[in-house]
Amino acid sequence: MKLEGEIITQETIKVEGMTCGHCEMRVKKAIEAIEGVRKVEVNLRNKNVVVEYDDRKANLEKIKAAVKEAGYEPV
Ligand SMILES: [Cu+2]
Repeated sequence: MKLEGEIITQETIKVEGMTCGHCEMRVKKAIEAIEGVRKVEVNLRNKNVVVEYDDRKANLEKIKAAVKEAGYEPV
C-alpha cells in the first residue's frame, strides 16, 4: 500500500545461488522483513529480484545485506 507522501523506488538486483522454490521464498521473506519494503518479486529463472521500497526507510545496501544473510549472493 502506498502511503501519502511516500516515494517508492523500484530496483532489480541479480541474486546468485538460488536453485529452487525454497530459495526463492527465503530470499523473498528476507527482503520483505526490511522496514519500508512494499513489494518483492523473485524470479528464479532470471536470477533476479524486483524490489519496491520506500527509500526513506530502506535502501539497496540493506536489501543486499538481507539477501547475503539468507545465504545467497547479490551481485
Ligand atoms: Cu533452494
